[in-house]
Amino acid sequence: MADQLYTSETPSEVKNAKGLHLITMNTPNGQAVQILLEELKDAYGTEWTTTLIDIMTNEQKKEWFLRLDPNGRIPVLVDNTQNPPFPVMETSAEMLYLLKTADKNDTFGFKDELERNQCLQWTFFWHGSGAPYQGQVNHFSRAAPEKIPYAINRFRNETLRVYGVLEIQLSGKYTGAPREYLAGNGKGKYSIADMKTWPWVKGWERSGFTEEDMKPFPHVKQWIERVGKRGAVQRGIGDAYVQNK
Ligand SMILES: N[C@@H](CCC(=O)N[C@@H](CS)C(=O)NCC(=O)O)C(=O)O
Repeated sequence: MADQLYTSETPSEVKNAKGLHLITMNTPNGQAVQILLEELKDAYGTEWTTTLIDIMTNEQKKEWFLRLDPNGRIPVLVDNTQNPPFPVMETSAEMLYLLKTADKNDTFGFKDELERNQCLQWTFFWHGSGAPYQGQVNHFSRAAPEKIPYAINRFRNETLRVYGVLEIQLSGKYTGAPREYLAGNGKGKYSIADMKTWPWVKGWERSGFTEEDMKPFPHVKQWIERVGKRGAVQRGIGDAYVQNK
């Protein structure tokens, strides 16, 4: 089975990795899993190795990569403690896998079933709504060869709308009590829901939004700052994940 997982093109650092191995690039999706691994390191001493690839060269579309993730997108997590090694695609599935296997005390998840479900709701919300919308803003306003105002406006407006959803949750608009984090009782608890969402939302300026656009979201802006102060978050988006450093 491991024979089918790897080809002669698979980088040796991927093929010979022991334990957890992350194939990533320092983009918002990559950063979500990078941050969780850095948090797990602080909480439990979790160890892993990393292969950085450059998606601009389409390395992620090569067969060696597709064997690990048929979707051809970073990040991919491979658990080499399983026999055969177990590849996990999709950021949120990777984060849930890490919670199950490496977060024994539910430090970044929840023991209570309802709080755990709340964490899934906000993780899935960003996975299914925020990330694809903001990704399309970046694509249509920066990468697309042709500037299509309808597409740019459509995805800008949808992204601002989902920022508004985060604002409702964090401001406590309908509960009367502001929260510090997206999921959990009371003020909430820092969890994978925040880690999944934050790398995208913190990049609002890079996505072309202005201070004026962000004015309706003061609680979101405070949350961006709050999460960004964590050492593991800073390491998870930092130089260790920049290729050719
Ligand atoms: N739904 C996927 C999205 C992953 C994704 O879009 N990754 C981007 C980088 S942020 C990528 O690999 N793009 C390269 C490509 O589309 O070929 C996830 O959450 O893991």
